[in-house]
Amino acid sequence: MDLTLYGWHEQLESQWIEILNHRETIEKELLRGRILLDYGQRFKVVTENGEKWLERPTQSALQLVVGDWVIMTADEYQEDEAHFEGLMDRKTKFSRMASGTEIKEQIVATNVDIVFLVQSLNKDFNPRRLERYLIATWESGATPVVVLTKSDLCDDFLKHIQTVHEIAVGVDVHAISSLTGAGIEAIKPYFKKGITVALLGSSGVGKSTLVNTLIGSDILETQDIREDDSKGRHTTTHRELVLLPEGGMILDTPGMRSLALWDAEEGMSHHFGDIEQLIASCKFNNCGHKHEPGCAVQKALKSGQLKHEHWESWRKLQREQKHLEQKMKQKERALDKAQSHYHVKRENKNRIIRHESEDY
Ligand SMILES: Nc1nc2c(ncn2[C@@H]2O[C@H](COP(=O)(O)OP(=O)(O)O)[C@@H](O)[C@H]2O)c(=O)[nH]1
Ligand SMILES: [Mg+2]
Ligand SMILES: [Zn+2]
Repeated sequence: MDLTLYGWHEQLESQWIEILNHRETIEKELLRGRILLDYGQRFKVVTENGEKWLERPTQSALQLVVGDWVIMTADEYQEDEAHFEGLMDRKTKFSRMASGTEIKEQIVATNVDIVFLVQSLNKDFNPRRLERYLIATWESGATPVVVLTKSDLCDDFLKHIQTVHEIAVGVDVHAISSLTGAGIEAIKPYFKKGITVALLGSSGVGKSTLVNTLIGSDILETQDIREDDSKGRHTTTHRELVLLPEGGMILDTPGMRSLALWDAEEGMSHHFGDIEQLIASCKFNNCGHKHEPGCAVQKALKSGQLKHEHWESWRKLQREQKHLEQKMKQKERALDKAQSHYHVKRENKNRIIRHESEDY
């Protein structure tokens, strides 16, 4: 299998050579590959020698996900099995806050170049949700593209496109229909050899249908494990990276209705750069942006240069980020306390990062 089709690139090549040069033993052959499918306990990985099965590693701090490039050793007895040795550097990483009560990161996909933020034009369209996805995408390092589906079910989609342009300044926006084929040609140029496009959005917006449309056959229906939900609708149950016949890869994901942001400082700055600039030019450093004299924010709101929704959205998300920061600090303190109590050496954040990228 030619791995460059799957996005193998120069930095990975130099890292790989580095690994080969510094390994302690040459007894076992090392394999490199990209995770295509997550089956829970096992992953399907593409390598130069075909597809292999990989057991999910047991180290709890390591979250392997579809899109990751991994180093493995071949199983001595079973040709199609491989064992985890290490994780290669991630070019991009899309995260969100894991659902549940515990404050923790959930990695959704890695090494994605372009994220299609998918909403359907008939009933799913939600500008505020779109904004969260945008921020998370900027934070991930990938480029967002807004894809509005089911244009055949919406008479006034130009209005929605206009709304998106106002929120996502400078971001490409497309309205498509997998049913009529409208707009499909316009999104094909994003798919190029070695480029990974991920589809993110709520369940039922037409992500899997779009993959099938792009491939020209119902590949996901035959390869995918599908289950009926209560509405009798077929939904994707796991993430899958599919190679397109004309080049490029597409990552289909199960639906995410809500997106709670994980630490997204850079993504926030990218999306709210205009507001950060205004704040920097307020007369007082500690300006509350309410009634203070010389407040650049209030001035911009009055003149209409700054939209109220944009400002409100910044305030809300900023509060959330602050809240998350506090919770993380609390968690860290609690961890410190528990660990000093049991005299356990604290495994700090650096240790985990080192583990993810260098422990082959
Ligand atoms: N009218 C219309 N229906 C669509 C379109 N794309 C998908 N659908 C339908 O929407 C439903 C959900 O599609 P699916 O691809 O499973 O959504 P996913 O959960 O995002 O993967 C299915 O019944 C599709 O037939 C479209 O462009 N127009
Ligand atoms: Mg699906
Ligand atoms: Zn101010």
